[in-house]
Amino acid sequence: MMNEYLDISPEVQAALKEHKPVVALESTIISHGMPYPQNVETALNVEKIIRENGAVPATIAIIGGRLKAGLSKEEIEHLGKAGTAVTKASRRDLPVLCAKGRDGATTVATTMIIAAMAGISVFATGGVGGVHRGAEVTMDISADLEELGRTNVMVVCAGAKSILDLGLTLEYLETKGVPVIGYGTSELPAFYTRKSGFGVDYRLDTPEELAAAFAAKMKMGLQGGMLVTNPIPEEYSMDPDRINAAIEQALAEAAEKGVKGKATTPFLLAKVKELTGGDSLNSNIRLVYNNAALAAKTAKALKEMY
Ligand code: PSU
Ligand code: MN
Repeated sequence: MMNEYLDISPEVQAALKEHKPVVALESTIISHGMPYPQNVETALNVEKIIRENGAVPATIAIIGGRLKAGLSKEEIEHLGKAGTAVTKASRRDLPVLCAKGRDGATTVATTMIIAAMAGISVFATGGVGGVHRGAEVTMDISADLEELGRTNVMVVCAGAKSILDLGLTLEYLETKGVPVIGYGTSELPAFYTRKSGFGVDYRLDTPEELAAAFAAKMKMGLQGGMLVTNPIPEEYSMDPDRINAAIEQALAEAAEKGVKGKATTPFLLAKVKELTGGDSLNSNIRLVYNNAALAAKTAKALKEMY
């Protein structure tokens, strides 16, 4: 084993050995992103969609201090049931969680780290972290962006929610040398909506084009990831005015309560969800399915190139 803390499930290990496409999945979305039992149901459906599209899923988490690439149904059920009792684990949390043998729900940053350790290069999720509004004072910038700047994993997401400062998030990614790709669009999607008013760096239209761009990056030895932003399917997208009103109210409540640090993103996400009801949960689930299918097709195209 390349890393004494890493456990790759037998199925994922076999897939990697046989050069089959593998797609990594995060677990913060399970423990902190959705309520039980929809979180478990969604996580299992996402795995199914990845299989249907010709790849092997590797859901990633920290269980009992072990870095896991590939979870059992029971482990997914455990993370979903325990919910926010499981530590949200970003890069800085790994050393203590592993040394103490604890559980952790992996963010985009940590999922990228563990995927790269395992040799997985494509990862599907919902939304990524970014530069928070007011970051010029708070310095609240998600570790996801640093990770994209240094770890060789393609992240397929539905853009970022405008709880963040999307303009500053793009500036930061530019500084870190991260290509921001729009899948079938030249506009950055904003998670619940297909548009944000901000442009992406490049528009690519097929999984093969995504794979070719990522392969070029890897072959020339450029460190860091690639961010693929895949707009939510039209039929599940939400009314921008309704979403933006909820976001403004969530930001105001966070400021009033003095929410800080790692609690900020989960607080804002939970508030927006509460204010928009079941609709936003359904949209969230649908966009994750959409990203899983694209990531699986891209992982397949990537394997066919090498
Ligand atoms: N944004 C979303 N949904 C999410 C997250 C962000 O729209 O579930 C989660 C992801 O796991 C992401 C993390 O990696 O929050 C970022 O947290 P922070 O801003 O504290 O770095
Ligand atoms: Mn933060």
